[in-house]
Amino acid sequence: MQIPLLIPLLAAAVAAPMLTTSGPYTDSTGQTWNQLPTVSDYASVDAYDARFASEVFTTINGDKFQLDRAWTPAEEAYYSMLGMLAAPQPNGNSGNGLRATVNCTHPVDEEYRAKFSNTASLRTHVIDVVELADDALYSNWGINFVPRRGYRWDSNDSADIGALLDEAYREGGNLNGQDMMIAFSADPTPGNAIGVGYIGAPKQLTTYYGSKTTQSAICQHEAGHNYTLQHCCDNNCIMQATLDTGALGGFHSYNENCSGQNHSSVMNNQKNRY
Ligand SMILES: [Ca+2]
Ligand SMILES: [Ca+2]
Ligand SMILES: [Ca+2]
Ligand SMILES: [Zn+2]
Ligand SMILES: [Zn+2]
Repeated sequence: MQIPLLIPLLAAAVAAPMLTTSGPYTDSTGQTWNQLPTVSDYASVDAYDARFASEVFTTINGDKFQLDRAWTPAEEAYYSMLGMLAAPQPNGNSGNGLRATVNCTHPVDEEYRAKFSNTASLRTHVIDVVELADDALYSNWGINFVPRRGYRWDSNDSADIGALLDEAYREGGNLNGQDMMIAFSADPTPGNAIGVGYIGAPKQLTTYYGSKTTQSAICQHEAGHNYTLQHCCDNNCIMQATLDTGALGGFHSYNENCSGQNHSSVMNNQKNRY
C-alpha cells in the first residue's frame, strides 16, 4: 500500500520549526509585510522590479533598506557573456579631504564558514572582499574600511534577509566597539536577496553569491546604502537595484531620476559619517 508513505512526509513538513522574523516591515505606501516579498510571488521578474526596485522598507526599529535581488540565470549568462564578472573598474581619482578610517567587525555564519577548509582561508577571503569593496570609496572619498575582527554567529532564527541582518548584528555582538558591521552569510534564507544594508546605518550583510569579486560588488553596493545612497537606474553604477559586478567602483555623479541623487555629491557630504 503506497498511500501511508505520504503521511511521514506531511508530518515532517508540519513539524518543521517555525522561524522568527524581525518584521513586520512597512513600505512607502504604508503597506505592512510580515515577510519580505520575493520574485516568485510575482508574475515575472520585471513585475517584481517594477514594484520593488526603488521601494524603501522600514523595520519596526525604524531602519530603512531596499531589496537587492539575485540575478536570474538569463542575467547571469548575459553578464558572463559580456565578461563583466572579471576585473574591477576602480575609479582612478585620488582621494581628497579627510581620510575616514572605518573599523569593521565581521560576523560570519555557519554556512559561510563551511565554504572554507580552514579559518585562515576564510579570513583571507573576508579581508579580500572588504578590501576590494572599499577601493572606490577610498580613491574617491578617502573612506578606508579596515577589517578588524571576525565573529561566529549561527543563522538559524530568521525568515528573510532583513531579519538575517538583525540576527547577525544581535548575535555578532552589535558593533563590538567598531564603526561598522559587515556580516557574511550563506544561509538558505527564503527570498531572492543577495545582500542587504540599512540606509544610513552601519550595518550590512553580504551573502556567498558568485565569485569573490561579485561579493565585493555586493558589499560595495550595501556600503553605498550605509552612506545613504539609494537605488538608481544608471547602467554603470554599482547602486542599480540588481547587482552588476561590472559596475564595481562606479558611482554616478549627476542628478539622476530614479534615485533623485547625485551619488558623488551625497558621498562627499557623508564620507565622515562613520
Ligand atoms: Ca581598506
Ligand atoms: Ca541565530
Ligand atoms: Ca544558517
Ligand atoms: Zn540595494
Ligand atoms: Zn547610481
